Amino acid sequence: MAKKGTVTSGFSATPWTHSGEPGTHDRTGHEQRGHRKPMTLLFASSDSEDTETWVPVLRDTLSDRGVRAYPDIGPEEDIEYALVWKPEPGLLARLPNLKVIFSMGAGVDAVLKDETLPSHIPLIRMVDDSLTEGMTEYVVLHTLRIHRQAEAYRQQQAQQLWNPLPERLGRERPVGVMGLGVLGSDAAAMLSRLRFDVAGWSRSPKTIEGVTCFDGDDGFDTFLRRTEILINLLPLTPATTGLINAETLGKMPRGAHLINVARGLHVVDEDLLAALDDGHIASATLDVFGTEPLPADHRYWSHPSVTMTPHVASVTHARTAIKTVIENIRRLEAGEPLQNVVDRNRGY
Ligand code: NDP
Ligand code: OXD
Repeated sequence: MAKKGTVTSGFSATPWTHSGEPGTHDRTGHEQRGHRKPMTLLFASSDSEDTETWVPVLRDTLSDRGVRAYPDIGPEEDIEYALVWKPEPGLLARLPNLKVIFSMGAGVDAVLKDETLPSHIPLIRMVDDSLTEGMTEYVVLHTLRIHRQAEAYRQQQAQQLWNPLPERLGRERPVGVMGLGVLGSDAAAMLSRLRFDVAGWSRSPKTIEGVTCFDGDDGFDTFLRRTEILINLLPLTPATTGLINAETLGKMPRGAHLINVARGLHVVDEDLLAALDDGHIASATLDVFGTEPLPADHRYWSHPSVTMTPHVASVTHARTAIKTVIENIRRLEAGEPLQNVVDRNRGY
């Protein structure tokens, strides 16, 4: 852990020193009693590894604040900020002085699914260069793996087969990115720089250099029909749940590939498995699943056309991602507009 008062993220905590006397922390980072309470941030993740990684960084960076780690939340009325990942339903509604909810992830579906979530409190999603860069790496890795037939060569090696396969140029490979937000637009632009024939699809019209952009229901069919490698980077909302199904997969050319890095519930699993069995979809690269961890008896585990990773396409790095938390706390306290606020009506 960095020395108290120094900041691993490179950001100073001093600009938002509380007007009252800040609280102090003992060596475990717990607030000491007898001081006026600092503005307190609650870190609440369902994953204990997140707590181990994030809480020391938060306590270093927000050294003039109280930082509490779920489930040890202390007096609920102290908590003004909450940084969460898949929080326990009902938790946020119990905090009477909560001002802002920060999502550790770019996707906020797990936060929004809590029916008790207070509707008047701004929800901020994670936008961070580390998340964007990690996602683009993953998308490029798997697009190239598919494009350059890495799996076929691996199988040939296992059979000691020396058999060059016909190769195509990237510019001859139509790739489609669903969702042209922070992550999708970066991945699409990078694939275009690698000279793939890239299209993208979003709700509202977009202009991205080197990317043919489609939007709305009208653009969806044309987008699907041209796409040989489909990359899903949509948020999970009522409008996008189950969008990758027999009908949409059926519109893609035979032998097309799917890379799903958004949410498992975008996919109707039975429809995808049927399309893989039939060969209409040649392969699926899946990082996200309707139930995580994926149940042991799920067919994806052993399907020869499925490549799986355990929801690691991109990971939020505490040391960089904390910037967005700090900047938004500064903005709130300075009376400035917040950044990356989720539109509750759209669901992302
Ligand atoms: P953004 O909110 O920045 O972008 C979402 C994009 O999806 C926008 O272009 C939006 O269109 C488009 N969109 C939303 N609804 C529709 C719709 N009904 N029809 C067509 N387009 C739609 O999100 P991010 O890029 O930051 O993140 C995308 C998702 O990636 C997250 O929600 C999360 O689920 C997933 N993710 C997965 C990770 C992993 O490790 N597997 C890591 C991080 C994120 P418009 O621009 O017009 O609003
Ligand atoms: C996210 C994720 O939404 O990691 O950030 O899935």
